[in-house]
Amino acid sequence: MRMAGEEFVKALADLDEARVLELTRKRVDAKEDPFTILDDVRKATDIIGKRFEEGRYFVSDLIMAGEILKQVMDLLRPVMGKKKGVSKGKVVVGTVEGDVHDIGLSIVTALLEAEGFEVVNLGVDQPPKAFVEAIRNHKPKVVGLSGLLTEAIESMKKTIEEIKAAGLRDKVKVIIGGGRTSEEVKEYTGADEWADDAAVGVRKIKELAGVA
Ligand code: B12
Repeated sequence: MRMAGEEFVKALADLDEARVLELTRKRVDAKEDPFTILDDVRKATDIIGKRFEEGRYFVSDLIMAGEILKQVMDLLRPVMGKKKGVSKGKVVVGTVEGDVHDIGLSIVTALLEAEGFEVVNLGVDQPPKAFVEAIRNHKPKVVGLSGLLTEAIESMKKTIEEIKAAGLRDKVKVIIGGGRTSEEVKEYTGADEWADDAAVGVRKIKELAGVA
């Protein structure tokens, strides 16, 4: 089974679309844990990011990676399941202003729905006021701000400041997520929690929502 994993990481890092999709289908059919596949997605995107930083990959390659990742997610989402029964509560998520990365957020959304949360996903490049309005309209227990760019940190800070200015900060817990988040960034932005991994993020959201 690990062989399939290594081959998958290599094919995704090399942007070999046909092979990646073939291997994903095989792994899904073999009932492999989607989290293991997600771990491999992470390994491959780290390699893609490194190649981009080294000038071996270009923006066109990042776009290609995005296209492939979306299709991988379309294959994984149905096997992540959905819990029936009582809702665990509402969560509003979105990618902050200036950032259009949304593949990680779609994973988080799917996992939260699988856990029984009602998720309102605002989409990408969302200004602070979009989060403020969504909190007013949907009254979520938790708000999740996603961002992968270094610049996203400022947008997260601004968003949390506007939530505070609107008098809503004590009504919701805020978690920030994405590759640039850390304990330090959490403190800087004024968030309650952070996660650079979907599984950890979902666990923390359950704790914040009081349903862990
Ligand atoms: C695919 C990709 C793109 C695609 C995105 C397509 C899409 N629809 O999302 C496109 C082509 C649009 C793109 C554009 C750009 N990108 Co880009 N991109 C990537 C790449 C290769 C993969 C990202 C990805 O989808 N990963 C897979 C998912 C599953 O992982 P994830 O996003 O990290 O999400 C996980 C966790 O972070 C967490 N999580 C994420 N959000 C949240 C939210 C919550 C609430 C929680 C709890 C958890 C959580 O859970 C997820 C699952 O485990 C990364 C490389 C990398 N190492 O991240 C670069 C990367 C993020 N991009 C980068 C750059 C520089 C850019 C561009 C500026 C390039 C350019 N010159 O135009 C533009 C910026 C556009 C913009 N304004 O946002 C840099 C950012 C560097 C930085 N420090 O700022 C990276 C790191 C590459 C690099 N190493 O240089 N990119």
